Amino acid sequence: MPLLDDPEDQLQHRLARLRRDVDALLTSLIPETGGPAGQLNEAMRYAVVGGGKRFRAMLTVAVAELVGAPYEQALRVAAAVECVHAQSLVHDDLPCMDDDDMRRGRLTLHRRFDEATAVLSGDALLALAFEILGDAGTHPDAGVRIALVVKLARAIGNDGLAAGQMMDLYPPAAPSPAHVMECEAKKTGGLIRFAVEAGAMLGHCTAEDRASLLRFADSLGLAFQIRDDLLDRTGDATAVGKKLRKDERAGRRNAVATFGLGRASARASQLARHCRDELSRFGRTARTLNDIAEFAVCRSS
Ligand code: GRG
Repeated sequence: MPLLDDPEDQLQHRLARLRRDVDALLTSLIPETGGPAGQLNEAMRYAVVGGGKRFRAMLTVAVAELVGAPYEQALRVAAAVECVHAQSLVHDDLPCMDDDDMRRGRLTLHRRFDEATAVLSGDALLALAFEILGDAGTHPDAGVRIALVVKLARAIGNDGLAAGQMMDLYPPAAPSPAHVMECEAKKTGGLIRFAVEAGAMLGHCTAEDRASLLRFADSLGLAFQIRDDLLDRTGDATAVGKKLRKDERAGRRNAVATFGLGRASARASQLARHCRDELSRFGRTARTLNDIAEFAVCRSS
């Protein structure tokens, strides 16, 4: 892949290619059929094809490139990660969770279809993610494929995404800052950590390099979620007010509610510095990852 001079252009250029490739792969894996599965497949495509920033997919591809893994393998893992991410958003939007009407600028899946379809298409996206990881096309070594499957299961289960979401939905009476940070690290950081670790598993790197990439991932996941919390507070005034009232009623707290805008923002910048520090050992080969970390804390959506 040619390196472009301007880092921002380089990242945009890579993202555009990755978006196209992820969409093409997922479209080929989710057939257009009639019958009872027709609506399921349509809903899966609605959830995962053509939307979102592809932040996690980009991470996997950038780490895979850093460790010398083939793009085609990274693309498949990236697509699996995006399936899980899409599932988590679809379920998060349900009335029993966040009860949201809009996602990615259009109706949430349960609004566009119905609740049962939203639950089932989320389930099917999760199944598809594991199918992609376990498929021989993802990596020739079955040991690597099994490790990917196990790592993903751990990242999203009762010590990962699902646990973080429970902590968020059922907070203690007065959530401590440590509780809020753990919740954010699990519900958002879990998949971001997997996206990074999976990329590293496709190629070769020393144990020290992998440990450094994982510390990078943990700081990045938290920084990304804190930026999300900041954006929740600085967007459209009506939407911000509505969300604040909803969170208050449920006793939910995020980084901004806990630390205030200024300290939350300073914490995100500090985490971005940690990211840069961890990447410094890789020199210029980590340029794309540095750009991604910068994007995580400066993004406007
Ligand atoms: C996966 C087993 C399993 C359970 C899921 C519902 C749930 C449990 C978790 C929800 C977790 C959640 C919604 C975390 C928020 C993460 C987050 C910051 C989402 C927004 O990510 P972006 O900005 O979204 O990357 P786009 O639309 O750009 O892809």
